[in-house]
Amino acid sequence: MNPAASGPDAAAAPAAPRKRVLLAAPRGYCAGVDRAVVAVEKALEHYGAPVYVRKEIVHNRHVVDTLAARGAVFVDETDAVPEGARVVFSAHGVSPAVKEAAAARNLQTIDATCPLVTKVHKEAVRFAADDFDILLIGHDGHEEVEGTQGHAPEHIQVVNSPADADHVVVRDPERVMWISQTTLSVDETMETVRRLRERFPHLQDPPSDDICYATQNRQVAVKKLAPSCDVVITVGSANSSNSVRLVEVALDAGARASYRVDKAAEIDPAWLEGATTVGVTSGASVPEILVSDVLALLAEHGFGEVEEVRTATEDLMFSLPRELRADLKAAGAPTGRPRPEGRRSLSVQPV
Ligand code: 10G
Ligand code: SF4
Repeated sequence: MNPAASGPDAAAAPAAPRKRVLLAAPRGYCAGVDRAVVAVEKALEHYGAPVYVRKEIVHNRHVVDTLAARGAVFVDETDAVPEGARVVFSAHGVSPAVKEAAAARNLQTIDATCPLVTKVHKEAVRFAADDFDILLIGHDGHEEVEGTQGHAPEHIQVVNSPADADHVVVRDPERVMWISQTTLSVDETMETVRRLRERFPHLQDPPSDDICYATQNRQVAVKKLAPSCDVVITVGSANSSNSVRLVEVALDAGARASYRVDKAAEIDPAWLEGATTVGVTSGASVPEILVSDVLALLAEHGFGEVEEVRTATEDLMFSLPRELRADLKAAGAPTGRPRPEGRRSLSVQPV
């Protein structure tokens, strides 16, 4: 027996602080990402490599590297795809001009645009036909914003931030509506809308929420755990809009510190010094394997206790892109797959 453990001093020794992880749920893959990634996987299986993909299929380094290792070739524009070859359009969506350029090169296209982005495209087309000025709240240069703007370029102007709202000029303040990128901060977007409406009281809302269910759910979950956290770690790539928003939302909601990492190896042990509660979440384009790696690393630093903080359950699933489904069906190949919640990692091994 250790005498120090049984003497009077043992009773007086302070208990070690309880270290724990609060794990956000929902997190990770959304229905649109699952559909797009599976579309590239199935295209590779069915047609064989190479399968060209315009832009990153989703904004995640690990996903892109893994698919590239299997034969996907990522290009910036369709003019880099050989005449007549097959190309997949990313989940973020494309403008009609991109589809026209692909048709001009006789490319065989698989459109993996998320149906919830297509819904925003349709809103833009409809309100442009009614000659509205459309204020697209979103980030200039982001592929989704380029794709949406390209559906009605004469009618759409991009509003990047609440401050931007003060500089918008419209033709007729009575015929103005707003739409948005699907992956924005809900709170910041509502602030932009508030400022726009101060200037344009007749501003019309989109027919339904443009910020999608997955973006909203991930923000609600991180908001719930953030006030209890010394540090929140969001797994996601730097160009992933929704992942970067989670970092900001965690900080706004009361986390004492908030960081983004692509993978566990990027965690700086100094972030954990003196911390007792670490929050973990991941963006909509992030396979669960990357979160598991983060949890394993945190366990090595004493954060082995993991408590899930769930604020919603998701079971939405989209069928594969029409063109791919038709080819799979004609070949007698399966077109189904497990639900995203049960399929949070790529079916291929990490590279
Ligand atoms: O958050 P963004 O839009 O940058 O994309 P992501 O690939 O990181 O996550 C999935 C979201 C989309 C495909 C945009 S609808
Ligand atoms: Fe679709 Fe939303 Fe996922 Fe974008 S974030 S792919 S809109 S479900």
